[in-house]
Amino acid sequence: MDHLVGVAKHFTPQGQVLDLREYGHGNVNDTFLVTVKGAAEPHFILQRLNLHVFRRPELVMGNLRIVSDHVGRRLAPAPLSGGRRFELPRVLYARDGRDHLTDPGGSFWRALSFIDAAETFDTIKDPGHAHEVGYALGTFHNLLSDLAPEHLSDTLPGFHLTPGYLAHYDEVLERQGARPSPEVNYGLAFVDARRDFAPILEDARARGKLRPRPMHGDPKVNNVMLDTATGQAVSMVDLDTVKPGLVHYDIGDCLRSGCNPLGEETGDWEMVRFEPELCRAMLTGYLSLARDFLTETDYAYLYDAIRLLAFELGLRFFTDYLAGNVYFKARHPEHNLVRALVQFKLTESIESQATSLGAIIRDLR
Ligand code: GN1
Ligand code: MG
Repeated sequence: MDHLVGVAKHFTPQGQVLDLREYGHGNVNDTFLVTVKGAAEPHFILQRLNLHVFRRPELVMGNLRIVSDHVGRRLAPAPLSGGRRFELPRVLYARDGRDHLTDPGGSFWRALSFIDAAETFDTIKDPGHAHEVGYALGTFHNLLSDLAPEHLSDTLPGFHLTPGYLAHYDEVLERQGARPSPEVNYGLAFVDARRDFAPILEDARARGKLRPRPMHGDPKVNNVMLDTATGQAVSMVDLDTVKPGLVHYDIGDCLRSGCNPLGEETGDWEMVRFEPELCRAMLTGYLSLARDFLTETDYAYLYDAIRLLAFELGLRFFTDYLAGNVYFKARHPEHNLVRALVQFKLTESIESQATSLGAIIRDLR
């Protein structure tokens, strides 16, 4: 703890650290909320980046700066309609003027502004909440729709490339095998039955049907902050995965996260389902801003994106379970297996509603 307070002090030129506590439920980085006395802003976020995942942290910081500068420039002359506030976390500088601190143990620390009077939830409460989450992602994409993706670095090569995750899964199976159990057998058969589906978005990109744009990379429900008084979306946080990609990854990820009322951490995996009314609400919020830049072909791949991102996250969790929990933090040895089963059940539920989800998308476009 003393060490953490020491690190936090580097990012507080004035003021005294009053409190420091773990914050959020990130699966990759370590996040803390710091309270300071005598500074202009009473709270800030302190994070230790996971260097096994983010191997070039300086590029992550670079993308963060480009995106927040761009959004700042867009919002200054033209705030959102209806007088809504919307902001992204800002990078805070250390006493030596740098945007991070490397401690003697080699950990990479950085600080971000805290979005005040706002909160996040791990699951969607109701269709109004779903609408706001979609609205936040639409706002984010809209504000970046005039930023050429080439300005952003590829901080995570292979991120969201489903064929690559499948190849990695095959390697892990080949190397380590899988200890059979009914759940593991279900997972193995589940993945096998969807091999041909895995490259759907990457094939479309290779054929020029979908084009890269700036993407958030991780727009799950608890990365959208809502104003505590009005419930309106006021920020998208967790910008480490921002890089050039397909907006379809974001749309699919946002929907797989938001339309699963039990949430991705439920132990009740057999009960998981994809809720179409939440999907309608979320897409309505999203499209109110995204209609401006989505093309005909973009719409044609929306259903596949929803199905693929649920499958892909299941595949990533399942692979990590088989590999011995080396990527996602796990609270117990079966944690990543259960997380995988949740996403597989969600994928099945999406597949069983293919026709009606297609109709919702057609309705809204
Ligand atoms: C990871 O660390 P966190 O919770 O922000 C992961 C995402 C997954 C998510 C699932 C860099 O995000 O891709 O969708 O877990 N981030 C990375 O909860 O792999
Ligand atoms: Mg994240």
